[in-house]
Amino acid sequence: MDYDAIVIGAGFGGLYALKRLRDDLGLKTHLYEQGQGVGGTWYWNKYPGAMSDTRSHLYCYSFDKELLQSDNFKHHYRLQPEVLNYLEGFAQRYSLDKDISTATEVAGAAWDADENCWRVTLAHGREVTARFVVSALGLLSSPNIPPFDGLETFTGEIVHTSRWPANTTWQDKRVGIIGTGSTGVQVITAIAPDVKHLTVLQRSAQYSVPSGNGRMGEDHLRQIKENYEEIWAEEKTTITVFGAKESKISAHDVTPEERERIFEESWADGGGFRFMFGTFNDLILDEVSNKYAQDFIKSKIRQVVKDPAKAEKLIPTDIYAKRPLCDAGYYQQFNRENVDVVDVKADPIARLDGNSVILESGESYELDMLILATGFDAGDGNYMRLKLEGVGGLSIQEHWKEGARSFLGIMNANFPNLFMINGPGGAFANQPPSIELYVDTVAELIAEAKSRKATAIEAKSSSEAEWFAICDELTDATILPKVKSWILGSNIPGKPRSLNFYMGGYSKYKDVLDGVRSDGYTQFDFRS
Ligand code: FAD
Ligand code: NA7
Repeated sequence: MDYDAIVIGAGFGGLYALKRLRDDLGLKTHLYEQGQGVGGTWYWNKYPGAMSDTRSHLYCYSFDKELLQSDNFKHHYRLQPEVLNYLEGFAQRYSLDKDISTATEVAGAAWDADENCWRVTLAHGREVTARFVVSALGLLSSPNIPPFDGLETFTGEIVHTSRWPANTTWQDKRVGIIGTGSTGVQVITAIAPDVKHLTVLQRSAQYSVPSGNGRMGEDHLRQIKENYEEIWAEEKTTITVFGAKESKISAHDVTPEERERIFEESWADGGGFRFMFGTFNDLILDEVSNKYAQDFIKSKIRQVVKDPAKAEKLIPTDIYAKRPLCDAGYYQQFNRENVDVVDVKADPIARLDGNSVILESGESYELDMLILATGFDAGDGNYMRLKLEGVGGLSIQEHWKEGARSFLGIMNANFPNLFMINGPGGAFANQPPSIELYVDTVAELIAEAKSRKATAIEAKSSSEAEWFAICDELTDATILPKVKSWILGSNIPGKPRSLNFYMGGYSKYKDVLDGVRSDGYTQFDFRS
């Protein structure tokens, strides 16, 4: 066998998996990454304005005390170059590079039941074998490029935000952008002052609150560093670990004046997750509470955007139940004369022709550059591109034909020794600490298999079914299914409901893992 373990993907998940398996378990481990460098999300998403919206001091690995102390982030929220720098530094710190092949795409993997190993095929044709595979292919990694008629022959520049080429310029150009999710909001805010003209082709208006980002004061940074242990310990008892003190009260528990005050305070403080989870505890559970938040944000949009016609187009018609957004002055950009918003729900995009976007009404917009901020085929997107075959040649596409599922977001029945990081049904929470939980669990499971002298470990079908019944039930107790978004895979036309998350969040998910451990891993089969 070539390796004990192969890791796929060099984002937060893959890098930590390589470190844990190689350095802590002593496994001969190699990582393959299709990009030219490490960093995953933060290697690919180099569009203007790209940033994390988890608080900087929590958007990092929590396990390494020394690294926490030497990590000198400059803003409340890390900008894309800062996260990339952090992850490149992490790879160097643990000499991970020597066991990483970049620019190497994995095309597929097949389970060899005779040898109890995976035969992994690289895109250039070579086969490598390993007892274990850890697939850290990313949650938001496979770009969604809608098949607009005329896309291939568009004569202007065209770029998807997650494939932003270096040296791309937008200054003094006529730019069009499709997409007003988290990414679109960040790009629009960043480029609006410099473009000649910006046409925002908006299908669904979204709710966004101020990010409150800014330079981090020296004292604040020192205070965080001095109290890191307490901060992480406290955060790990929360649902989201996003640095938002989660509210314990319903929006129904207070007077209208007090509700307004709480929303107002959060608006001034900033942060999308803070607004959604820090104001009241039932904004995603109760439609009336949700409506209070909708109305508050709508009133802010009307206050900020001076042109009433533009403001009305920017007012969302959906409920407030997509991933919460925040921005560095998004709505303000629409007060610029060079920025227009076009409602492409009322008048959909018919085709691209030459360097123009043509709507069904025949209205056309001539552009130098078209930005696709159209998001991702989240969760299973990268898996669906793979020729991944488990026991008896079962393909992952067949296994997931009614929607992606797994046990704990980590393992599938019929795919022994294949561990996912961020698979369907993982914790709905800040990613780096959640990723640490997945990777640590994978390391534990491998160690457990070793101690039982087992060469194969697999989640039972019943474990997968029971976990997904829980995920379904928790999701359906929220109002999230009432909107189309990547959280349930409903942003992709025709995609079956795919639950990317266990809505119990981080702390409950951690409790579940503790239970799995103390029960002696009875949800898994171990075989020699
Ligand atoms: P990724 O970082 O996506 O890495 C996956 C890697 O796998 C990629 O490099 C990809 O090239 C590689 N890969 C995939 N398929 C193959 C293959 N077949 N062969 C070889 N390599 C392959 N999360 C938060 O918690 N807070 C935030 O504030 C936040 N902000 C975000 C902002 C943006 C713009 C985006 C896109 C995402 C954000 N996220 C945020 C989510 C973010 O994706 C995670 O936080 C985290 O970076 C995921 O790490 P990962 O290792 O699981 O996946
Ligand atoms: P999102 O949140 O999925 O947003 C994608 C945007 O693109 C959204 O506004 C979509 O409108 C729009 N879109 C997608 N397809 C089309 C077509 N065919 N026509 C018009 N408009 C379209 O992706 P993001 O990249 O912004 O954010 C993803 C996550 O990455 C984010 O949550 C962070 O966690 C980081 P729609 O709303 O579907 O009408």
